[in-house]
Amino acid sequence: MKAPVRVAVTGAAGQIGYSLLFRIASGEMLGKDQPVILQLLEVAHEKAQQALKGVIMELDDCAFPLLAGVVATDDPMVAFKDADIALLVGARPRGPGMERKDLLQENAKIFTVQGAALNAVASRNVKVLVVGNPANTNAYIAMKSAPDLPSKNFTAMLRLDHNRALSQLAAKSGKAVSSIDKLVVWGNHSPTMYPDYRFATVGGDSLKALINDEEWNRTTFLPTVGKRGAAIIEARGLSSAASAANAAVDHIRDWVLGTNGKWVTMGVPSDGSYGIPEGVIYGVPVTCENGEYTRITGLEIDEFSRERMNFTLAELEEERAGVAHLLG
Ligand code: NAX
Repeated sequence: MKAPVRVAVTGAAGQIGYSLLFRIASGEMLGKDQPVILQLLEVAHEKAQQALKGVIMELDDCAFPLLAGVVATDDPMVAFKDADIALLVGARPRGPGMERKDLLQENAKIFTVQGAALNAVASRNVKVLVVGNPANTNAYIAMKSAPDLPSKNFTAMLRLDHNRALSQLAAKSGKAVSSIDKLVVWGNHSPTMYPDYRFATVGGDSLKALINDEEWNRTTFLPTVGKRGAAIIEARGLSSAASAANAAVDHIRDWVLGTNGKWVTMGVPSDGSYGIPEGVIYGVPVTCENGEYTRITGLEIDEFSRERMNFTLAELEEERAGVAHLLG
């Protein structure tokens, strides 16, 4: 039996947490032979801690053979102790009358504290995925607050956007989701993201040539993927949860276990390529092998794409400037 992997999850009593924890504990994220210890963080509020207790009772009732332990806490120093993987899901939602600027500030406070705690107590190889919004900037703040950890270990979730785009493309082309490769979602996890299927293939052939409908790309595909989160809220009355948890499982599974050469999108600190300033957490195409991701380099960026990539970058730069004073 392998030694257990410590997986920290924040916001564990929330909607996404409720879809996520059971899949991690059943082995869907790290493999059916990999025991896990869940280290769950929730705010100190009594209601949240009570709800977390209930979730843990349900985890117990599943009698998952791979679940080697559960820790529940309101202290990031406990939740992140020796963590191999940290899923930062909990974040401050936008309240009534709250401006985007205020939301950024509130979350900056959370992610500076959590970044510092990861820096102090997590495994030196901890793989961090930030799901809580604004995900890219929160990941940036956590990374900047953890100077002793490798920056490449801080990532933001663009995978839900990637999966949403994949599914739209499969429906449009009549091809199986699994047959489509080389899709990219550039930029910020926000409606400004740029899903780009110019390089996509289906069974080795160009998907763009197969679809051959630029009008559909601009007037249907891009807005549908960009506004999918809002469409789910309108239909369900609640934001995406099961699909977000599924994307988090996909992101970590691929990072740890590899993609076999297949491209996936991860929000990672830029190395300066594609004209994206170094350090900005930006969605790019990667492949994963042996627990490391490698950027796909050298893709040609045409004029329309450059415009879209700069647009989403400008939003990220604005967010970054908005929290700069908190990062020293
Ligand atoms: P919920 O409000 O249901 O749950 C969030 C939980 O986090 C709550 O239980 C809350 O008490 C807890 N929390 C808040 N601050 C915390 C802190 N400092 N430490 C520990 N726990 C804390 O939200 P849910 O629907 O689960 O969504 C969670 C986050 O994911 C939100 O920020 C949401 O915007 C974001 N999303 C990101 C997506 C992405 O693709 N990157 C997609 C889905 C989702 O919208």
